Amino acid sequence: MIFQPYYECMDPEQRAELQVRRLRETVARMEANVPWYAEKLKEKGITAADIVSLDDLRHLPFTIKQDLRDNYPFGLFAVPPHECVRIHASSGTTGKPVIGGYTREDIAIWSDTMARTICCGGGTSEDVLQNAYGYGLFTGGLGAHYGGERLGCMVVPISGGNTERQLMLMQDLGSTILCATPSYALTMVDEAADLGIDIRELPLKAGLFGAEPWSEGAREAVEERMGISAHDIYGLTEIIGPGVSAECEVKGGMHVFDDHFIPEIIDPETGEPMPEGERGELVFTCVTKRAMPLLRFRTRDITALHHGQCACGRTHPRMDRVTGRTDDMLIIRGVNVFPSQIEDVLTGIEGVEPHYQLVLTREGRLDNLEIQVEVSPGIFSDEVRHLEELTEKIGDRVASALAIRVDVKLVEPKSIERSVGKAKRVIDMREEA
Ligand code: DLL
Repeated sequence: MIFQPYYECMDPEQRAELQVRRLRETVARMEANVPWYAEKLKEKGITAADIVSLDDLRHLPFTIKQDLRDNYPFGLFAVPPHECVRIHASSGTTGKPVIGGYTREDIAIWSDTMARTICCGGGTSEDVLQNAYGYGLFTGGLGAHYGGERLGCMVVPISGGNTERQLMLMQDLGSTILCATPSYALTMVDEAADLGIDIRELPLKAGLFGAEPWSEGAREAVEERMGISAHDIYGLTEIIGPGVSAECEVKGGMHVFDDHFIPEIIDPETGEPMPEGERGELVFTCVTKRAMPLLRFRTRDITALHHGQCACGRTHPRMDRVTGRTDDMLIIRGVNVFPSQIEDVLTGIEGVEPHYQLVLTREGRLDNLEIQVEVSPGIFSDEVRHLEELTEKIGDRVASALAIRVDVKLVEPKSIERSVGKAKRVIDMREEA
């Protein structure tokens, strides 16, 4: 089912007209209400009236995360803060968080785009949606909650954690859709195995997984072990939360709901637009948001965009899986590596579990990467020779996929800390060395 076929299957030319009109209105509101943007637009010598086609996007100023910090908390709001009915914030570990504000209309838009997301995953009003995204300042919990209610699902607002209880309710209520980070979904799989519960035999049919990078290998693992169809969903606090893009049953990329959020791909070095289909930094412009619309927000997420109609009927552009953020990229002896590339290699090797951590250290002036990865229970008790062979195999596969030599350490099943929300994959000990 397509939640809003009028917008989701719109003729792209007609949608472009809608986008330009909405963009012009948004820029006009910013000129009038956000002094910081008014100044930036003036510097660029562009006014709302100059915007006549989508090509004019490239004349607009960029916004970066630091701009949100500099204007903390309400400096980029386009409405008086008291017109907001909700605040969320992103999960930065240090310093001030990044705040997103929502008017009542923004919450309605977000509920729609999350209802679209759930429909992309095969959801209908008949579904029981177990929402294991964290509730609170994080956008995952309330985002999926409002989307589920908008669609008419029975929402189970369990939040993240307390895995045994999750599994009990999943069985008792007959949950059909699970919303969680992919790493937490894998945690649930493990715990279910310990408790002798076979999720494949339960009514669960789909998972809406996002908020962190994950690989095709992790998808296969979770689909296999839960007996479900696993869908990648994407979003970020600055833009609205989850509900920016989502994968339909075709799984040929995530449909970007670009009647609200216009995507671009730029070269992260030069800021210039990239040709269709090439990977670069994803940038979003909000054209319907009231409280905090951003112009050309640089997400730092690396992906590519594809245009053209999908077999599902939607005409939104599709974005590839996000392999990582420009600031997550590790540079190991001159080679650029994203943690998700290592996950890709690991999940393709038998006897290895999708639970791993990357430990970075510095020896002299050289960075060193050690992959700590759990082996499957049967294998850990195996002969030493087998474990050595496995270690070597992982090292070789990584070397041939990424052209770097790394240290590999096999660790006992369940020794890597399990995630409830976003997994922490990289332990960087370089500062302390
Ligand atoms: O993670 C919103 C969200 C909640 C998305 C639930 C999907 C599901 P933030 O905490 O602001 O918001 O983090 C946003 O997380 O810029 C990406 O780097 C990363 N991210 C989000 N979804 C995906 C995904 C939420 N599907 C940041 N694949 C983004 C890879 C993702 N990375």
